[in-house]
Amino acid sequence: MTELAAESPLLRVIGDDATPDGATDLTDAALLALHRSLLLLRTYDERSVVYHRQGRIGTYAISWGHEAIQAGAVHALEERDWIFPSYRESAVGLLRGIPPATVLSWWRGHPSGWWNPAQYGVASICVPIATQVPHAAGFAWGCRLREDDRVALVFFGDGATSEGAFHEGANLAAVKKAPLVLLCNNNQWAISTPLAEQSAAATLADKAAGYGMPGVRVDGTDALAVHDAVREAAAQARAGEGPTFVEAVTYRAAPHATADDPSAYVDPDRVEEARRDECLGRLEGYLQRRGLLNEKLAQSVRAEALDLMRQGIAAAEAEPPADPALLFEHALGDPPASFAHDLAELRRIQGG
Ligand SMILES: Cc1ncc(C[n+]2csc(CCOP(=O)(O)OP(=O)(O)O)c2C)c(N)n1
Ligand SMILES: [Mg+2]
Repeated sequence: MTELAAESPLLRVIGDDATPDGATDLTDAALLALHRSLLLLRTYDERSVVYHRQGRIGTYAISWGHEAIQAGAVHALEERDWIFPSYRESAVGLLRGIPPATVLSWWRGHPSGWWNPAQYGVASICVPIATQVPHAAGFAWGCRLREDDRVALVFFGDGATSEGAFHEGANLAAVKKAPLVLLCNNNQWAISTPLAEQSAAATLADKAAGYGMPGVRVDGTDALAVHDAVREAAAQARAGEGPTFVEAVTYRAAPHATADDPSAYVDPDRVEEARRDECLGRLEGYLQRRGLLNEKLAQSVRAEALDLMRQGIAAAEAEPPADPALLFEHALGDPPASFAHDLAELRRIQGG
């Protein structure tokens, strides 16, 4: 019988005032590489908010505090495995070598903001909620049919679990024993909709039982715990045992996006608590206790990340403006006459 996740405790490795640190089998080098990735994602996020305020990128979905989920998961996969992000994981491709300029161009709505998923094993960012789940399930099923031992990992939020696309993807993956890791970032908000209005289930991971797959719950601010949970889920998937639902529990400590004002609906004390317990500080505390990280090293990793972002925004801004014809060229095989008029109008605006 599948054990309900509500009956099992949240997985944790990094300790706090009340609990000692748990064990990890990651080498010192692997721990420092994980820290570098968290810091890169944090720097990307903080700079992106600034670039938005300066009018250099469009509306931006903030990922502050979610870096442990993103980096912990990517580090637990093999290079050949594929990642399916939502807008919340826009930067995850940086950990696979996608240049910051490409992702910043995506937020600028520029065609140079797209990449070939096959080059990086990172699918296109999905904005329609949960649509990436069936994409990932299909990809994973395809791998199984071709006896290719790659695994797919799909990121999605708590709100996404209410969508039909989530149900269809999760169900198909379980029935077909597709090698898929379903990684839910339960940040307890879907814009202004709280978790209690999203689902009446005791935990989101309990939904896994209904699909006949294991569900595990992990502390989403603990990069090592996320890493371990995803590595285990990926190993099972690769061994032909099918998908796992991993619920990473956290709390959204920032606005949904730059266009959102959460002061209208969020308890500021709860946000303050989440900001105090955020994931980068927790990992840095752990590494310091192990004698692996000091302020000088952290500073140099941060400076390197800042430099990458500076170069990234400069390269994104150096791109020539996109040709508006791109909007029309591949839209319809038999374009209506109005397209020519609309294109001429766009060219007139761009020229002026
Ligand atoms: C199909 C669809 N419906 C509605 C929206 C509008 N929308 C954008 S973000 C969002 C909340 C999603 O919440 P969650 O899945 O918890 O992800 P989070 O934003 O917290 O990462 C909604 C409803 C959308 N993008 N797509
Ligand atoms: Mg959410």
